[in-house]
Amino acid sequence: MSLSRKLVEAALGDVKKKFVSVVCSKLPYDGPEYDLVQYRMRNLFDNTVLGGKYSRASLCIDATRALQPHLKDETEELKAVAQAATTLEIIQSFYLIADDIMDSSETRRGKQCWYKREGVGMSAINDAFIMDSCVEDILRHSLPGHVNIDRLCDAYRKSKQKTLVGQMLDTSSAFAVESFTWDRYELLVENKTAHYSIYHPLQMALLMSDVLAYHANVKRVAYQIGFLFQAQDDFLDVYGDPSVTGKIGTDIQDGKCTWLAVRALQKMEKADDREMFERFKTIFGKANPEQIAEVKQIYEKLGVASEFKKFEQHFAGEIMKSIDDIPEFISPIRPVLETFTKKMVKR
Ligand code: GPP
Ligand code: MG
Ligand code: MG
Ligand code: MG
Repeated sequence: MSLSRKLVEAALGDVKKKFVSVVCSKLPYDGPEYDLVQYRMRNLFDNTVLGGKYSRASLCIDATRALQPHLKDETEELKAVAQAATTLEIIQSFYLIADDIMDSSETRRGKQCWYKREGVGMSAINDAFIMDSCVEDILRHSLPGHVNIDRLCDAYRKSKQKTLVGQMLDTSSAFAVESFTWDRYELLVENKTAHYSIYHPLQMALLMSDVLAYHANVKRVAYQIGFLFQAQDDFLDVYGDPSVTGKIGTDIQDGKCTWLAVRALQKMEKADDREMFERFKTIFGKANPEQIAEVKQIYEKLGVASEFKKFEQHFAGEIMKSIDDIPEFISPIRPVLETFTKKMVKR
């Protein structure tokens, strides 16, 4: 297991305690509600934060250690960094709980989605808000008196705002097949995925390392990596094995603007195939299994899956080139991003 993953797993214990104590601090210690809420919050944390890949928190820790090589294992300073980085996993749970409701998903990480569990239902919406509301407390608790603590909190607020706009584009793009262009896709992916998944963890690493200068190159690379990440997620939604991805795809019936849909539409337009386009427009975004199968047949006919594999290889190469453009004085993050990208391509 990588060192960053070990650090995240160790930090999760402390972060969970802090999370539960922030929520329970609103209740009288000797009242009956205290135990009830404490139980519920531990359960929420165990079932929605634990068990993921922790790729965001690990990326943040790896980048921080690259920028501050003096941070040795088992020091309090590194533990603090790991705890702060672990807020990224709480943020991820906050988004996934809400996203699964909006996407009408069934499973997540191989289990029923949180909102689908008995006794949870729509109270999952409140659980998601609770997770969000604790992030700043955990950050401030993990890094007391850090020179950039206010900047770290502000970075989260801005990242969240951007992600929410991205999610709005994602949900309101649904069904409007005519609006599916590469420009729309790029914009929605930058907002809904790339910023919070890749840029924000790096931004946290830079702030925790007191690197304040703005780096357009870092953002550019982060958005490229995020683009590949979401494009893969879109591919796996249709072609992935649910026993590996832990989730059953919903993009076709949800009518989502995905890499596969945009590429398919682009190919239809190039071939000037009006008939196929009209049929696609009619069947895309319908929950009927026959129509879902027909969309998959159209993808098959157009060869979008093999096109994706070609794109993935090519774009990973482009990312590697952009990584070389990261300025010299923060060059230690280059190998971190290279390793992250290589691992992603293998997934
Ligand atoms: C991934 O979309 C994007 C998110 C999880 C961000 C959600 C943001 C909110 C503000 C709720 P997705 O639906 O493709 O992810 P998945 O395939 O994992 O369901
Ligand atoms: Mg989803
Ligand atoms: Mg979604
Ligand atoms: Mg998806």
